[in-house]
Amino acid sequence: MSEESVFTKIIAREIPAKIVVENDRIIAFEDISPQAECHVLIVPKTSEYSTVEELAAADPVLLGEMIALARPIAVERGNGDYRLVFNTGEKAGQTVHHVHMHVLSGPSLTEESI
Ligand code: D5M
Repeated sequence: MSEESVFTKIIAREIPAKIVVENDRIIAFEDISPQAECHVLIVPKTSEYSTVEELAAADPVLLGEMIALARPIAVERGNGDYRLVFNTGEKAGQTVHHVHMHVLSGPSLTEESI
C-alpha cells in the first residue's frame, strides 16, 4: 500500500477511535458513522490486504478469527444476531482499502434494509 489508511493510523494510535476489542492480530472499533445500534468494524492489523478475497486466499484463519469476534460483539452491544458486510471495490462502496468487516446488530436491522 502506498499510503497509510485511516485504519493503520487507528491501529498505531495516531488517531482516536472507540476500541471495542483488540488482540495481537485484530482490532475492532466503533464505526464513525453507525448504520445500526451496533456498528463495529473488525480489522486485521496487517495492511497487506485490501479486500476480503485477498485475505481469504492468503490467510483464511485470520478471516475466521475476525468472524468469530462478531457474535460476542453482537451479544454485548446489539441484540445477539448480526449482519456481516465486506464492501469490496469502490463501486460497492468500499472507501477504505484496508480490509474490514462491518458487524451490524440491533433492532433497526430488517430483512428489507441492506
Ligand atoms: O467502510 C469504511 C467505514 O469506515 C465507514 O463506514 C466509515 C468508517 N470510518 C472511516 N473513518 C473512520 C474513523 N476514523 N473511525 C471509525 N470509523 C471510520 P467501507 O466499507 O470502506 O465503506
